[in-house]
Amino acid sequence: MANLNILKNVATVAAASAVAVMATTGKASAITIDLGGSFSTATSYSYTQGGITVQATGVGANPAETLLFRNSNGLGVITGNDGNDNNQVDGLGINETLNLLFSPQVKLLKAIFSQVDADPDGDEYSISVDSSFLQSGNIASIGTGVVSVAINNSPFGALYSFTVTDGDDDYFLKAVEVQPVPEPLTMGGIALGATFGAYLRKRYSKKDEKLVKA
Ligand SMILES: [Ca+2]
Ligand SMILES: [Ca+2]
Ligand SMILES: [Ca+2]
Ligand SMILES: [Ca+2]
Repeated sequence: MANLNILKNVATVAAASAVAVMATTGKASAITIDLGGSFSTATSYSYTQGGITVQATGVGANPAETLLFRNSNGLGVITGNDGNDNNQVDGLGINETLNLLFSPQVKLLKAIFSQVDADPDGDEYSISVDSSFLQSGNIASIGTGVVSVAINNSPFGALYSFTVTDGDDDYFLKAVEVQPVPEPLTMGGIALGATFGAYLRKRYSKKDEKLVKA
């Protein structure tokens, strides 16, 4: 009887924690990934936060000379020594793109840009996800140069590409706020756990009845 009660409690706790995990997964809390770091250049940078890994790479007119630039402002792209290029993601006829490859897939909630110009110039950004256009706009800084942009209706995707619209645009990508995709395996495991918990409770409550009757 004592053993049965312990098993019953274990089953109840298992079922309760499965429900708790499911509730947490349903909310899928947002994760902010700061792309800034020590002053350096590299062909790629990797970040890991909250179970998400991001690999950043740059695209420029001359792939052999394209590098990422990183400092406390975030990430920029250096395409080559053509006299017009700076450390930021910029246009100026060279159409640089900063790629962020996420694993697992994420929904992009916010993009935080820095070194954004003030009005009336401002800077234009354009974002695509898995090669499909997502959102573009004109941003202008009020003071600090940092502008946070809310992304509307982002799907879950792996590859987010940040570029500019024309020659007077340039920015660093300072951070991104993302929501991870719920893991299908985890969801399956939770469903199985909940079902098994319910089965155990049923089974042991029946046995208890029998034992009480006997
Ligand atoms: Ca540049
Ligand atoms: Ca500008
Ligand atoms: Ca522009
Ligand atoms: Ca700028």
